Amino acid sequence: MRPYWLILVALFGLSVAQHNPHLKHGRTSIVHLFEWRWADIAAECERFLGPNGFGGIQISPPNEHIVLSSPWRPWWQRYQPIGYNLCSRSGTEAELRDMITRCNNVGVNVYVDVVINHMCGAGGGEGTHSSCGSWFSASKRDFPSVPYSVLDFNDNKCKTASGDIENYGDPYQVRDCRLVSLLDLALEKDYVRGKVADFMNTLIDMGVAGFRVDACKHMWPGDLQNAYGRLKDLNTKWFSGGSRPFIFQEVIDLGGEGISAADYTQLGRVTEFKYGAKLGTVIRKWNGEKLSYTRNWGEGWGFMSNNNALVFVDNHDNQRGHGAGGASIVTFWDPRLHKMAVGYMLAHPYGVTRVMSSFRWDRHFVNGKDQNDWMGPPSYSDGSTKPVPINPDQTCGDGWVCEHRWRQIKNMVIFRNVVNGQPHSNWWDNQSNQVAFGRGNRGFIVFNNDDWDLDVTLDTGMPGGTYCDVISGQKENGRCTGKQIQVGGDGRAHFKISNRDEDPFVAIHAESKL
Ligand code: QV4
Ligand code: CA
Repeated sequence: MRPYWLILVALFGLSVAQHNPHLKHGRTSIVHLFEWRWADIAAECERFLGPNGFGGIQISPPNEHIVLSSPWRPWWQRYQPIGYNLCSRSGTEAELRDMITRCNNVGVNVYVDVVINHMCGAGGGEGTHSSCGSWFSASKRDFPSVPYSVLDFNDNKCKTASGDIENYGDPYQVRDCRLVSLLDLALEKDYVRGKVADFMNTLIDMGVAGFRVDACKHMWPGDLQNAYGRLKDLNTKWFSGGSRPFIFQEVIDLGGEGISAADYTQLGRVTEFKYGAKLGTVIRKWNGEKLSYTRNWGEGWGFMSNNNALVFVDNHDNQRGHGAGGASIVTFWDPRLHKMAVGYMLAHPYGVTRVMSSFRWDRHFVNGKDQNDWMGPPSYSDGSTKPVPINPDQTCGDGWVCEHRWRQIKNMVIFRNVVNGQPHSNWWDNQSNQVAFGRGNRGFIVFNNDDWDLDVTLDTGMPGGTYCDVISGQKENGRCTGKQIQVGGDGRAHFKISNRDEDPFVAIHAESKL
């Protein structure tokens, strides 16, 4: 028999293994390149993400999906799988493989968005209107390319009249019935678990570092544990032997439902949706919230434990009113607030951070609801996705927003790498919306979200010298293109931030020293 302590080590190893994103070279952040083509991602890894210290990317679902004409090619068609062939709106299997290789070669990990709770909607029809052209029939529950048949769905297990989830308070409905009519897979079946694991293992062999698992609230933790248990270790061409795939699970838990994020944290990380909802409320100064109240940001605000959290200011759903809790979310549509929120997130030690990279669409509100929240990425008239052109000033064209390329956000991704492992320190606030904090002796950030100027001398904890503010500019060839901050031998520095500055915050770090 195995000694007791060995079993403990094995159990502990299992429970923490899938929480590790395996980021390389001291990198700390992931960017979601929502709906980007594989060819553009490969180029972006080499020309921008690798050189600027981004640790990884989340990609849109790479598997075969339904192709819809009404509405015309919505972004959400990719959340309706037809099979596990790897041709999608983002490109072919060969392009996917090439992208994963090229990103890995510059130290940028790839995390795949996997949709394993369901296939297409019940009203998805019959035919070959799928991204690889495979025939399927939604009404017959027939997906020959996997293959799945009527036996592989939960139609008999679900007890609601409509067959859809009708009450989120009932965990059985939420797991066994259809999410907005999406045909619900019977993940309790060995056969289905095997097909899902084969799909994910194919991606692991290709070199991905892990998965964003879609709609986890709608799957039983035991079924997920079984499927994850079938996954291979990561490809040793790029990862050390015995590395388990990073798993981060989409569970929207804003409190008050029968199912909570905690039901999933032992299996991997979980998306902390309270983070962006609360940060948005604070930055917008809604409900009497103040930045000074974020002194105990993190677990102190009722978020899950740091080691379990994947955090973000906005995601592809809540930036356009899908999912839950969207009202307070700050997106690229409010660029000044968005930069501040993302800056705060990247400066703060809590969680594994994910930056959103979006495309623009024609918002059209009727009674507060965006009629065009379905609109897909910038596309040609035949529905194929446009490439991402890079302008001379390094921004993106053709409707691609590329928040990750905004100087303030890119520089805060670097800030987070520079201060990695340092504690939250030297907090200061004015009991309103002016706050500052450091990360040991490696970095310091000051925010002014009040309607008046900030003018104060603070203990930064940094070594004396002249530093370049990486928000108003950056260090280039040893010179500073933005504000300069003088830190005295005692670590104290004077900060002046007008509430009318383009960006009312200042950040300095060890590598921005002149
Ligand atoms: C509609 C009706 C149904 C009706 C059906 C009839 O709503 O009641 O029965 O038509 O055919 C699309 C449409 C939706 C449609 C459905 C099926 O928007 O109106 O049903 O297709 O045809 C994305 C979009 C959804 C989209 C889905 C599939 O957000 O609008 O549905 O893709 O294309 C919950 C979950 C959480 C989820 C979040 C959005 O707990 O898991 O809602 N988030 C993830 C993804 C999200 C994705 C899914 C899950 C589903 O982040 O992008 O939904 O894979 O909070
Ligand atoms: Ca389900």
